[in-house]
Amino acid sequence: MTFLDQLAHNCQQYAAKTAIEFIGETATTYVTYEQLENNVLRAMAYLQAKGVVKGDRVALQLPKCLPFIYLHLAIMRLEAISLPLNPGYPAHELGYFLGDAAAKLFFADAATRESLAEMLAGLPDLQEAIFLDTPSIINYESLIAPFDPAEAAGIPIPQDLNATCLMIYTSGTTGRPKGAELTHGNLTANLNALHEAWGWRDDDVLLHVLPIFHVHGLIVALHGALNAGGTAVLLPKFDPETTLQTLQERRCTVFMAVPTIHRRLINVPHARDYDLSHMRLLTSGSDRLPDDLFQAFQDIFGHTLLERYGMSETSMLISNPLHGERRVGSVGRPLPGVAVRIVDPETGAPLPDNVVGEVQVRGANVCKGYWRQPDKTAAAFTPDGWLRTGDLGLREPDGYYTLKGRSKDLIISGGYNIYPPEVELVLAEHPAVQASAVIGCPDEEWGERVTAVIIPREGFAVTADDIIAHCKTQLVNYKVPRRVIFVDAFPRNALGKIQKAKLRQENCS
Ligand code: MCA
Repeated sequence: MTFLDQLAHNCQQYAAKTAIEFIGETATTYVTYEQLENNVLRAMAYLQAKGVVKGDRVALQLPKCLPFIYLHLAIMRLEAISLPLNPGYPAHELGYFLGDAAAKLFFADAATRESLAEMLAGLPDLQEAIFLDTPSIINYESLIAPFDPAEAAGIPIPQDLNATCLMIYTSGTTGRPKGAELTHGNLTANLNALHEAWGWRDDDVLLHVLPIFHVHGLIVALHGALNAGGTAVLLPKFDPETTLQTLQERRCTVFMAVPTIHRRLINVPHARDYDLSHMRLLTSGSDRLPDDLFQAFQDIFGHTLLERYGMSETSMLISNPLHGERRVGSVGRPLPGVAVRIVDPETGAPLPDNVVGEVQVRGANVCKGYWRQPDKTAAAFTPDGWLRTGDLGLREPDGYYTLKGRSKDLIISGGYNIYPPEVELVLAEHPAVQASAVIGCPDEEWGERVTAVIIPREGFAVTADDIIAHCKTQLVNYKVPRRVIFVDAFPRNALGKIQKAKLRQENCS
């Protein structure tokens, strides 16, 4: 049974039960499983009338809202490909994603209509851009009102496990971002593994505070709850006090977040006074969970965070156990059906326990490759079919894995990945920048903070604010350098390559 089969089954079995509780600014909307199914079918009929067919890419650059969820599920049920995008992408970045994916339809917030008009007009494959008045979503209701769920009720649920249903763009150390193609088989395998490992139940109530355009918020959290027949309580934006209050009032059982969010929760005044005794599972991922935070969280809330490890290309790979030791600093053991090995990054030879090497992974959860990028797909996999994660780690003799940094040049801030070359390319466009190197400086709240080290061009007067303002026009907010440092030269090795480790030592204090 695929994820979409399971969901359709849940919509019958739990028809009257709340699937999604969306806590909007002015009102809370309750969507039962039966209503969810009807809304998805209605959206399918609407998309079909727009000409969406198998394999089409449909991009969703919407804030966290119910139409996003209906459209996303409808796209996948039509055998098309859902392409969720961060609503913060400016036209510059967005144009690349839509062009590369050759998206047929694009849904966005009406507030962006003018700023995107010129870029959208230059996309040859885009058939239509549809703007929704979020958060009121009134025009979405009127768009889909003429369509009858019955029109789509006969459409079979996709059964081709190898067909792509979801594309998530990830960046890399070289070149432009690439679309990781996740299939029905990938989603199903990962949800089954997590269902078993984390003991998802139909009486689970998940509090969902994450963005829904990434694997963490979309697949692991939202799909996870719906797959189990549970209830997902959605907050459109994370706020620490509202989160604790909602966990308490709604007697939530499951919560998933990134370390930055957990850190903000422990810092809420009187955090210990909230009653979270009904909770059974609180997970942490997308970035390393610092030891002090693991301990403080336990002290304050009486719950031991379950740290797990995943990536967009694979969904979840390794997890600490539901029952048993949740080892501080470790991401736990491979999930059911996921094979993990540690190899020498240079030779590819498997390494013994306790020796640091590259983490490689294989399993039904691993994406089939990158959209229209056969060379990058080939480079990402070993000849015998293991995905090179670019993360370094070791295996302990009892099977627990510990991550030990990255072989790739990557910054993680608040759970978002930032590839320095992307920021460096934007900096290079500024006339006053002769050369730049972007690094991540350690930061208690964010994990790392994006820092730009710049050699200014002679004769140009430039300030940090100028550089930041320039980046804001080209990059989504979390990639914008928080700090800009001007230097005369970079430390370089004998081959002339910038020594980023040394640059961090010199500039991160
Ligand atoms: C917001 N800002 C950030 C970040 N988030 N800057 C750097 N890094 C960030 N992560 C900017 C804001 O735009 C704002 O900029 C300023 O920082 C302060 O914003 P604030 O209101 O404090 O931030 P926020 O809106 O509360 O967001 C913080 C957050 C958010 C809730 C921690 O970043 C978040 O939801 N992170 C989760 C990311 C996630 O889901 N990652 C999963 C991908 P300005 O002052 O200029 O306006 S990884 C994944 O999916 C894999 C598979 C996995 O394993 O999970």
